[in-house]
Amino acid sequence: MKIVVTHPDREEALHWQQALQHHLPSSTITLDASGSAVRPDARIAVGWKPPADFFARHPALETFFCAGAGVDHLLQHSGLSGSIRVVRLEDAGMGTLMADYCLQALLQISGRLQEYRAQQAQARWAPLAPLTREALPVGIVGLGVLGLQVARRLQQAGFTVRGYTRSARSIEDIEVLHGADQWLRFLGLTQVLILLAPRTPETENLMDARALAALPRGAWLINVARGALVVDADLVSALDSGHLSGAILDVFREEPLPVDHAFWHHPRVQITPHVSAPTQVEVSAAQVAANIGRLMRGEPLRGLVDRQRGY
Ligand code: OXD
Repeated sequence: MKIVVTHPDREEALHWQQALQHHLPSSTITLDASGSAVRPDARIAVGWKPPADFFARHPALETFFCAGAGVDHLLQHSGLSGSIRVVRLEDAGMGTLMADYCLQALLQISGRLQEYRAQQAQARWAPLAPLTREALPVGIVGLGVLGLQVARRLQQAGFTVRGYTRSARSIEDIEVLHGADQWLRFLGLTQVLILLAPRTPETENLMDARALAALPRGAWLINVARGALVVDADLVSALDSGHLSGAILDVFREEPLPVDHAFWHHPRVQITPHVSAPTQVEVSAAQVAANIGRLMRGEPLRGLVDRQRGY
């Protein structure tokens, strides 16, 4: 089996190559390099953010295994033909990390650390009562593999968690609202909103001025999905007016976040550089190798993306 690995970070590409080779010893696994010769032999690609000429140089590709959970960048690639199967990672160790990130964000909010940072800047000593779990009902947009793990961890930590999904779902112990008519009601019940939905034409600009206004006064936004789900200027206005207490953002429309972006110095914004759930190469390569085995045996693939739906 001929497999090509593509990744903008050469170290990551090498790591993937070695890890895949370990699981698929009889396969030929090569590293792609932008601008290199046309390779008519690889039918499988594994990677992240392939270069613009990637698909033109690999005309025989049938399946692309994405080295991440989100496939939006891949589906937007102008070279990706409709006939190529796209497969995404499912959990592969990311759920635990995502749940850690969201729990620590919730604990910062309940512990009022943002206010203490502001006090520290003024050398001010003023104890505040912590916010109770009851005061912080959590709403998660997107209850996929990662969203559900975040929900369960927050529940274990004593938070009330509701979910919002595209279509109706029934999940034990979680109230799930769905559809356009329940959207504003869901927001109105949410004091800490966590975005965990994929980026699709439907979710782009989801959190605009109207949606932000539907959150209760003093609410928080945590975005660990994609920056494009939020209208940046509307978020800044909601924070400036005090309607929102704060935003904890791991993802941005443009990454790295441009140095002159208003988020960087906003006192109510906390930024991390897209690190909430980095791909765990060893676990992920094992998952991809198992899926390649299924592909060879003609069995259904796990994590196969519905190109129409966008995830
Ligand atoms: C992913 C990501 O989609 O890291 O996995 O953003």
